[in-house]
Amino acid sequence: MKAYYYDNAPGDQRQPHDSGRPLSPAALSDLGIHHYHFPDDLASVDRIAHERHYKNRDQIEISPSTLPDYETKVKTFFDEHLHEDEEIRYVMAGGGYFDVRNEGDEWVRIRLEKGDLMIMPAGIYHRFTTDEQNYTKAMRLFKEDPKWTPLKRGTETDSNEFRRDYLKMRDGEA
Ligand code: KMT
Ligand code: NI
Repeated sequence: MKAYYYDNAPGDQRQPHDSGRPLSPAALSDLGIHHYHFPDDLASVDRIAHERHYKNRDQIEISPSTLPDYETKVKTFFDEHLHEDEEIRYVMAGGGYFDVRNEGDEWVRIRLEKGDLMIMPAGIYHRFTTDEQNYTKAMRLFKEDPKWTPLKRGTETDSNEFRRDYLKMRDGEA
């Protein structure tokens, strides 16, 4: 795992876009993001899922040969959105990038590789992309079934109760 500010330069989303400005684990934790590294250790993934009361999971292999309409899907994952539930992503092979919005609405890029597990809070604006290798095998863990849908950022998501709750948690206001 490596976290840094996104450079906002034009060019393919799958390039690193590393501004050269790193972000500390403490800064990520202030955004409500937690990270673990569990290479070849599904038992640890199961333990975290159990402790946090996760009920569902699936596996996805994101690559041109395994995902129909790959290029369109990759662009869709990169649309800024939120989920109304905390979610876990565990990279089993390959790599990819999750971009999340910080307190100043800047993009922070989180590089994930095999063994990286990330817990993302409900209500955080984010997006995902594969890297230039075009291969990410990931486990997606969900607390519940009805809330899997990504909600694209817009005026409706800005007033979404899960978004409001997230901001209260992040900014420490009552
Ligand atoms: C998400 O929440 O944006 C995703 O699950 C993207 C694909 S999983 C690596
Ligand atoms: Ni998402």
